[in-house]
Amino acid sequence: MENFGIDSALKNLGVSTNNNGTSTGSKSSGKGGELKSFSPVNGQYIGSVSTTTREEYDQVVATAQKAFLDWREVTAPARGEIVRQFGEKLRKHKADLGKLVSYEMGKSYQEGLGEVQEMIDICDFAVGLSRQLHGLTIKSERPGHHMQEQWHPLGVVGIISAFNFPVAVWSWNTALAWVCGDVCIWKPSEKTPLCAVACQNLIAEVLKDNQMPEGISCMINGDYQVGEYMTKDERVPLVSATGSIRMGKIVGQTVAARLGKSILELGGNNAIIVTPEADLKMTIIGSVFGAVGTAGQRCTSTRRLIIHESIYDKVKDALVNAYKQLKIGNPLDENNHVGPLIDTDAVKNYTNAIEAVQKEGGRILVEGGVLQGSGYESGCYVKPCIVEAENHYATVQEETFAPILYLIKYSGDVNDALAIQNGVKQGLSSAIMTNSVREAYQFLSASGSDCGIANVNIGTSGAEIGGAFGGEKETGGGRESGSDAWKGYMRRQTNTINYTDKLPLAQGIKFDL
Ligand code: UN1
Repeated sequence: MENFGIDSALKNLGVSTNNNGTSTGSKSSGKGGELKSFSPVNGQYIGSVSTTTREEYDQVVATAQKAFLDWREVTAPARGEIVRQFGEKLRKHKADLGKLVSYEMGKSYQEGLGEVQEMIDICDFAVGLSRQLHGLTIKSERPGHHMQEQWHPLGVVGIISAFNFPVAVWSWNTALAWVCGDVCIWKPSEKTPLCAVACQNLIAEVLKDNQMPEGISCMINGDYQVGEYMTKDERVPLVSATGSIRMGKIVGQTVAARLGKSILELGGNNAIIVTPEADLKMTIIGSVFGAVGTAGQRCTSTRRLIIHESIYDKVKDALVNAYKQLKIGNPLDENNHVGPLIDTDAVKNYTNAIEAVQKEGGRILVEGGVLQGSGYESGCYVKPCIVEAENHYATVQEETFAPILYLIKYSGDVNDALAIQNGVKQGLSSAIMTNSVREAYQFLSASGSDCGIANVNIGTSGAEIGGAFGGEKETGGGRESGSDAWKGYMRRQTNTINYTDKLPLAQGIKFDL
């Protein structure tokens, strides 16, 4: 099989076949064992990282805590300068890192590049932010008093990221946390550890060039137990976790048990409502990209299409036709639209879901299946599938991280479609396709979509970094990336300053001695 330059990308990023998975504070003791990474593209072994022992973890936290004492004294714009340099590094290594993301995770090379672009964008955003960590001034009820609100860094921030965005989601968290004055410990997905090693190498160079302590950016590797070291650790005031609802419930409860803070960005069950007023061409492009892009492995992937009965057959036929054009294969080959799923467990979840939904009454419109033969040796390539279904089916209510699209018919008006859309436990992303101002604004109103992301005339996936990213209900309620998500990485302090020689009390209380 063609190599597509992956060897030189690994070399340029300093990723070898045996990597230290615990950066900062220690050289790996080798006692923790090893995590092997295989490419879903061709099933080949790429390399390994050592996993982090409890002892190594404690060293990492101590190093991070020490680095925090220096880092919080660096002015915010100077911290922004470090992030700017990291963004420059990413620009330089965009092709290499994009390729590694594609090879280790399985998304198309174009999407791998897009993911690195998101990293660059959030760095730019964070640089600007470093001069805008604004507080407030507040009018006091007492004469000669001044009130203000300011923001301080929290300390050590734990970041748990998922395989599907192995580098971008870390950067959304870490770039903001850094300019806020926090230091970070990253536990990447066990399925994509080498992408993390590459990122860690790049930031380590920047920190070294600037004589900054390495502990500003730390990495640990391993299974849920290593994650648990952080979630249970009161030295880590904030844990930001991206992944499944199952994982998020455990993380959220563990962190809450010690009254720590968490930012949770969990599963979605994203729908596009297609009304009689929709532009059909835009609907098809938006839906197909949303459903099959990243092989349906985005938390914003389109899972459900809620289509008005008057246009249902037209939309269905156009979709079935569009799916016929899809090319499935090596994601590094630009001619392909759909790459592999992350691993064979994911393939099993996909086949189980298709089986289960049929038992519940689902009707297959575009048949799925696992591909075999030349080019598909990894066993991770599946056919994007379309199923006619009803919203209440247990399978439809769940997020299956695979390219399965459910078509659901609605009658009545946009409120009937909204009831179906909101009738799931998750609340991440949503969209409406319509040229009607009335329908669009009803969808965006308080009685409209209950999701953290609600789009008009674009699909559910592919959010820009400038907006706050996250969702409601079982999606976890956290917000990352743009807008004022930075506030989640800082502690708020209210100050009252008396510049008189009197001591009046608030609420008019008298207390004379
Ligand atoms: C995710 O799938 O975890 O909106 C994040 C999008 C991307 C991010 C997805 N910008 O599709």
